[in-house]
Amino acid sequence: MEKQILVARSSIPDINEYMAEIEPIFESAWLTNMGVKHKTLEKKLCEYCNVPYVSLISNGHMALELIIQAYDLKGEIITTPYTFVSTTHAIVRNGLTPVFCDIKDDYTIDPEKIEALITEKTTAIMPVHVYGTICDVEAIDKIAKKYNLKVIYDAAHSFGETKDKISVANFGDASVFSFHATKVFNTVEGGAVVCSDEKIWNKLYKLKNFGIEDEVIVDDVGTNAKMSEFHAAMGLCNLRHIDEEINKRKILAEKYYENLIGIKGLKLKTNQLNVKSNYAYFPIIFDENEFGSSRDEIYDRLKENNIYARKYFYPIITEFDCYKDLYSSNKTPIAKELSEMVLTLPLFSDLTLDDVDNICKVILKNYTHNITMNERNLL
Ligand code: T4K
Repeated sequence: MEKQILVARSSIPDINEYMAEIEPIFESAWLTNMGVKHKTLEKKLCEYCNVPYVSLISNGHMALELIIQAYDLKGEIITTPYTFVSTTHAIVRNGLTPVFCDIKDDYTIDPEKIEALITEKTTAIMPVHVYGTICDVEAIDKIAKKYNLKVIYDAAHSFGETKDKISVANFGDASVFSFHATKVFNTVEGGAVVCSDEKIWNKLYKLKNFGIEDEVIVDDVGTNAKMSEFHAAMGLCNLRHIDEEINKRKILAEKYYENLIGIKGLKLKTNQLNVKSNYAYFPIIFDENEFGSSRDEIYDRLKENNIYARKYFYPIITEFDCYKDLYSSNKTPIAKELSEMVLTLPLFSDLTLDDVDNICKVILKNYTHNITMNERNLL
């Protein structure tokens, strides 16, 4: 294929819409430090997610770091090894110890395995709504209440989702979004903490601005994690189009389902009951024995065709050089196994239905048995 297709492509507004949004920034010369655009975006995100407090942060990773600091957590945090490395780094960079819990076959933390990992040092659980699959929030909540633990969701992948019509931002004590360029909703770089406690919002306000209380008082060891006015302006533009963005992704994801569902050896992400998905990622599990080709073979074949799928999330965190001597991946066998079989296919709003068909054709090229209707249409 001549056209290069990457796993993601940023959604950007019309340039004139952005120019109009940033014009007042040029007039005021107020470029950062919680200016008008920053305040407006926080307000609009509160409305969109139906939550009391949103604190905008320079990126999703710093949002994770700062919410751990804001709650003054110590000791151990139970989390998942099947995630982007940021989740774990945020815990470790705060001087805490991550304790890894295995996942279910929907990629999210297995609540049934959490209790056995709780010690007297455990202070929180940090689950991840991986690919936008919402964790078993009720079961996690029950455990957290029983042991008096905080729950901080890494909701980097799940902006715009609802469960039983409630925004995903409402679960746990706090949720962290990433608004990185590759996300369903982006501010170029950016992120946010959503919480229901005004004290925590105030603390974050200070922590992201060096711990400054006022001109002469600095009473926290904060950092610089502010979102600039230009980033917030991008967010204001993109937020106007978020429903359209999710709908375009939905149409493409449905095309993937239509082409690939029922193929022996392929396991697609399941649609969750009563969940409005944001279609952030399209992961597939390749069972080499049944499908005939391994995940790595498909990855290479797609690449030969100029299609750059990604092995999110391979390897699992406990196999990275900086963690592998401290942990054993055998303790989280499901996470390890899925990471070796998963491939995340291109999914972004500028992708076309023809692109999806072509990607599926490459995947199904050598597949010979159990040909389904959908597959027959493609060959
Ligand atoms: N928690 C979780 C669960 C996360 O997944 C992430 C981030 C975080 C926390 C931390 O949030 P942030 O601090 O990032 O806000 C990408 C993203 O950079 C990262 O945000 C994301 N997760 C992760 C899953 O994916 P890479 O290293 O794979 O990015 P890269 O540069 O290889 O880009 C991937 C593809 O995206 C490219 O092939 C093309 C496309 N792309 C990339 C860029 C930079 C664009 O279309 N536009 C762009 O500007 O990490």
